[in-house]
Amino acid sequence: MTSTAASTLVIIPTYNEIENLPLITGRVRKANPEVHILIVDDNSPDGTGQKADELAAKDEAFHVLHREGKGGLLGAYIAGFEWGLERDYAVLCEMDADGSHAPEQLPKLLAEIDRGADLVIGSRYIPGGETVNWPASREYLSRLGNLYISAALGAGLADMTAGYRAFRRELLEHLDFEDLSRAGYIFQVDVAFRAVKDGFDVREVPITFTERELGESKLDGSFVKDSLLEVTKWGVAHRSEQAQELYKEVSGLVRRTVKDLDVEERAETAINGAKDFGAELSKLVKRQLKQR
Ligand SMILES: Nc1nc2c(ncn2[C@@H]2O[C@H](COP(=O)(O)OP(=O)(O)OP(=O)(O)O)[C@@H](O)[C@H]2O)c(=O)[nH]1
Ligand SMILES: [Mg+2]
Repeated sequence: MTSTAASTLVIIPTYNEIENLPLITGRVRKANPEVHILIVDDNSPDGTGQKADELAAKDEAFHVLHREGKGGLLGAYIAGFEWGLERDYAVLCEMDADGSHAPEQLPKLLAEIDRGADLVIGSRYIPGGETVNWPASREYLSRLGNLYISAALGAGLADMTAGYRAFRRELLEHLDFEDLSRAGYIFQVDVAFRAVKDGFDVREVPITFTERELGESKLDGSFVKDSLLEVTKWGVAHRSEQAQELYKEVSGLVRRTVKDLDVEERAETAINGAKDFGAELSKLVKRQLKQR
């Protein structure tokens, strides 16, 4: 166990995760006995918050923050970060409750913080990283999205949408939470991009991301398009000269992916998502370029 683990807070946002809660916190405890846990529950109708209180009553390194109602993942993380920054944690981590982020891999993230990183991202898309039990359509969209984001922003990161992360407190203190983008889950990209731009040391370590087995997803279909359009705006603003070239690359990529997926049984979502995205992106990039 590293010295970092002793001053580490793992923030786990929950909304209707009553089955997953004891499993995930048990695994965190077992694999990382020194870290503290903070559950941020948004008044889950299934009683996750009360269950968390019961677990916290037996464990002094287990904390619970109750919020009034479902306020989204970014809001839950901001509340969790603020809670942790008011105390003396040196490292604050993000982890999903549904088992997608393996607590057994947390030491890998923390080891990179020990080696000097300010932000460590558990990446699916660097060598050694993988996704398990994701439908082909979802993996295509995620990979395509990340290829696009990486090309658009030029931040040198392969998985900027990933939500398994460790932050050194100084980076969180530097960020203006109120200023972060709220479209979809795009705040994850926004945070990583700001960190890179502002000169922080951002690294990726490979992880195995496993699709949830229990409980329901809170993800809604529009997030892909919303998120990528948002990134396009930043990318165009940031790297205007390359935008035209980039648009060509991306539309080619979308066309190739759609072609590949045509034969896939579960690909309908991906095809529609990619088409929508391609069309919106095309309009947006053209508009942006015209304004210059
Ligand atoms: N507190 C809080 N937690 C949330 C909210 N929305 C999602 N979460 C939690 O955030 C984590 C990620 O949400 P998921 O529904 O798993 O979203 P996802 O991982 O993108 O989607 P899946 O692939 O279906 O798992 C889980 O631990 C959720 O319980 C929210 O509004 N408030
Ligand atoms: Mg999930």
